[in-house]
Amino acid sequence: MTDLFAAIRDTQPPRENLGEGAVLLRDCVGTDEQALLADLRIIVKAAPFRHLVTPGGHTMSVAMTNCGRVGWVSDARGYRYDPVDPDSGKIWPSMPPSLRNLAARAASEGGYTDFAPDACLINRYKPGAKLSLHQDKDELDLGAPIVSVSLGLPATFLFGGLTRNAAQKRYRLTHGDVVVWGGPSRLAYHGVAPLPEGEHPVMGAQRINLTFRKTR
Ligand code: MD6
Ligand code: FE
Repeated sequence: MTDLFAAIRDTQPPRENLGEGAVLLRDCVGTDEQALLADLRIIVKAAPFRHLVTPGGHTMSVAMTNCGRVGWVSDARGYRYDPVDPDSGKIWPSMPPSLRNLAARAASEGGYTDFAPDACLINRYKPGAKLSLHQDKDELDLGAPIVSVSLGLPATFLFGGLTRNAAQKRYRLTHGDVVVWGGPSRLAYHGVAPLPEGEHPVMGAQRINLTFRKTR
């Protein structure tokens, strides 16, 4: 299985432009992986994954948690960045250097220097989970990019345009891939197709996605 994933990865170009200001960096996590996974386990213990409810009353199939100064939450009142985890009443776990430094390095490889995220949304997809087409527009600083790290099972990422009905391109995101996007693409519609069944040699039957944001 490991060899199959490696074989697929080796046929990919190291970087691919998704749109103006948006680039896909293949296998960008590299040797940061062990420290990253160890720190993720600590975060998830302190702030477990949960299925948020949208303002429309729909329970999301993706389970979420956060680290950093603020975390992204959704409930009947709407979407917002909140310093407090509503499940525990405590502040979110801080963003460890392993995560922060990976985000800054990827941003810089993507052409954005001095990226200083204050929030990291952590998404967990089990087979069947999906993320409907959306824009990320709850951040006050739309000048900063978002850095998105994929771990575990491969997923199909849908990348559209600035309107909901613009044509979408599909990209296969695999373990260790990073997408950096900002500039003219910052408000592009995007989503994730339902995750196929599978077993990843490191992560098991799931995909984890980290999105680093500068919210203010
Ligand atoms: C995901 N990602 O890949 C979901 N948003 O699981 C996102 O929604 C996303 O990858 C903004 C910027 C990059 C992303
Ligand atoms: Fe998003």
